[in-house]
Amino acid sequence: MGVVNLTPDSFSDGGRFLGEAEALAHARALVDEGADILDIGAESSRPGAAPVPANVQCARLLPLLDALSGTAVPISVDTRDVEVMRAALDAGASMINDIGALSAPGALACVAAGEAAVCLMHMRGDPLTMQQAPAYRDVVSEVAGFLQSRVDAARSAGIASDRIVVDPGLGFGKTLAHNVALLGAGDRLRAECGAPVLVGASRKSMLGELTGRPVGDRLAASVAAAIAAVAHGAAVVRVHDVAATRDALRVWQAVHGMAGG
Ligand code: HH2
Repeated sequence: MGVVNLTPDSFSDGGRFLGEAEALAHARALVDEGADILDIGAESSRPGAAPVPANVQCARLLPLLDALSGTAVPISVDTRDVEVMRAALDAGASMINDIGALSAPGALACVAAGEAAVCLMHMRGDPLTMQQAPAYRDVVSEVAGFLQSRVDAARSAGIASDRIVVDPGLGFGKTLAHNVALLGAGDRLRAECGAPVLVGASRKSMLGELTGRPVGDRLAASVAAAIAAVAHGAAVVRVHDVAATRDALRVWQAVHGMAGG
């Protein structure tokens, strides 16, 4: 899954793809690099970020969705706002990626009304407050339990199981130790939630903590994190650097296949 951020303030690429032409060129480049899904977002969810009004998100998203209609890969829209979900689905989005796991009033019904897929992500609190001393008794159990309850809620609302993926939400109300534990917990999350697992570690501060490198210099760490996620059961990795991640996954998969894994 290749990331397209239509934001002025995303933590790694804020402001680079705000213009319609830049965004479209970037989206097409990610498809050429081998992205299987594009994830388009118009609201940063970095720690401390404030919500972006629905009309502003729509003004950023809808022209790109229109320009991308007919693209060979499915388009996911990253939003927790029901009004934006509805507009994105009407404009042809194939997936809603919700860092709030469809917890906003009306979100379950909005997605259930169509055929689109959904990513249900775990977050502790909200982006404004989530990194204020996050604590868990057992982070993997608690995240698995939460995701399982959201999968149950989605199914009860009428969203079929084969439309649902789950995501432990690396960096969303977690310390480095929590993030590392969750990066290696894909197999368990998949088994306990009964849904494929999506993992987004690309360029995140956990990688800065592990390597000492600034956000613009985390390519190697991001690729390693993607391989680690897939090796531990992730079905989808959400990344900014599609070409490098694809190359690394091809090599890993060849060896993994030879080894009979
Ligand atoms: N991470 C970010 C945003 N959306 N969605 C899912 N499902 N999983 C993630 O890990 C995830 C996500 C943060 O990354 P980015 O979009 O690059 O930054 P920003 O939120 O600052 O726009």
